[in-house]
Amino acid sequence: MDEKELKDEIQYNVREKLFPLLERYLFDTRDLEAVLKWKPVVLIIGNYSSGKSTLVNELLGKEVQRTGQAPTDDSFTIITSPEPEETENDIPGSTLVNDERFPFTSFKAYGERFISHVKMKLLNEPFLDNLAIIDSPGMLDSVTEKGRGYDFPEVIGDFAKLADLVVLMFDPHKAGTIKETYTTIRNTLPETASEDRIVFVMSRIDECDNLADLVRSYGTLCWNLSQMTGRKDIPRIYLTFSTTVVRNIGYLDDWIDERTKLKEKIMGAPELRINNILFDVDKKINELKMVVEAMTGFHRGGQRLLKRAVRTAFFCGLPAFLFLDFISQYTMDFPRQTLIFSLLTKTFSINNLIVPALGVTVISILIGLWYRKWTLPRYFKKCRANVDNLVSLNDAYRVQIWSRVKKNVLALLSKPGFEEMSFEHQRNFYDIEGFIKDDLQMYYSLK
Ligand SMILES: Nc1nc2c(ncn2[C@@H]2O[C@H](COP(=O)(O)OP(=O)(O)OP(=O)(O)O)[C@@H](O)[C@H]2O)c(=O)[nH]1
Ligand SMILES: [Mg+2]
Repeated sequence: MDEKELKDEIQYNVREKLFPLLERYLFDTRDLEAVLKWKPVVLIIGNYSSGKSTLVNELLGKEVQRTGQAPTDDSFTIITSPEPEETENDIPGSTLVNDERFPFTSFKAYGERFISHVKMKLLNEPFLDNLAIIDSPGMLDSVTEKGRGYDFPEVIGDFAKLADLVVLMFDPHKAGTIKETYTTIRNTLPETASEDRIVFVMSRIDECDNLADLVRSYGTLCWNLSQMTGRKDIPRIYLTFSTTVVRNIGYLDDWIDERTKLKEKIMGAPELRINNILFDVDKKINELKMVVEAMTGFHRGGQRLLKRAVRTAFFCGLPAFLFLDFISQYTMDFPRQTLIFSLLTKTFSINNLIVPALGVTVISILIGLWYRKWTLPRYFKKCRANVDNLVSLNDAYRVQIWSRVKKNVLALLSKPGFEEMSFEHQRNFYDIEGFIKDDLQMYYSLK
């Protein structure tokens, strides 16, 4: 099976088998759908003037993006190739967020200001048939920012979710001290892109006067990164400069290789695609499984209550069945013959069952009502209040997943009714396990 076939197969099965379950348990499937439906993506983010657009132009081999010393670009530009029936052109944000072919329809929610700051450039470059590069506005300090008019970190987060590689660029002058960069690394990326998808780059290193200066800048960046990520180990940081901008390379000739390696890494992003899709599917499945697990626990507790109600109905119904006709005969002179008497005298007829059956029915209805109107809502309420008890939280990984999905369980438990009391959860749980064991394992072995 080649990569395309495998991708199609994953896409089909995830949509057929997983999406109905995800929707049933109130998950938003749009981010997974966006990842499944489009081509590999490289997102380039970082400080203003750190050389993002210069790098994009180098990759494309021509001046496509505007570059400049001050904050130059305040828009997101998605660069990819046109479909066979299309020609090179620019697609404005307003069209882009309404075009179902692209995974950007959910970005509409960021509003007009964002929509006017995003566009797609279609270029006839063969390597862009299977790759999209997103150039982004430079990150600013909050003091210098006049207000972007949309939630910038959220937008970066949504693009990062789509991306197979996130290239995070710094320059020696601002080695990690920019406010928006700080927020992105600290809060946005850990939620949206796994660590191995992030590529750290310090560009423009030619602007360090000498090696000592470069080492100082590198040290500052490492220190700032460890503060931002909380990681003790230093990630690989590509130390590069643009060979198209810099003529006099002086002591830097050893570093030319870094630029080549960085470009190779970016061009190799499509190879990470299947892996990243599987990673996202895996993550979603684990979240789904935990919700279903919680609902199965809820169902089990509900079943115990239901059994108790049935037992109560039986123990109250039995005396009613046997003796209610004694009372009604004594008080209303009806029926003329009680059920027990008819059995003892072997004169039983169907009429002897009217009052006992009526008694059992009334008792059952009363207990049913009591269960529906009193026991069940109380049980829902109790479970909502102690929602953490519905699952076992015995390791940090599960605690982390639970913090993301608890809201789904609370929402499912917000409407007391029989729907959530069904055996369906147990069945769904087995279906999910089946998907993990059969489908997912097979995809991992084929990739
Ligand atoms: N000396 C030097 N200058 C560079 C290098 N890379 C880019 N530049 C210059 O730095 C300036 C900023 O580069 P851009 O590519 O526009 O940076 P950017 O990150 O896209 O900036 P914004 O879009 O404003 O966020 C431009 O004048 C580039 O010519 C480099 O490696 N060395
Ligand atoms: Mg730029």
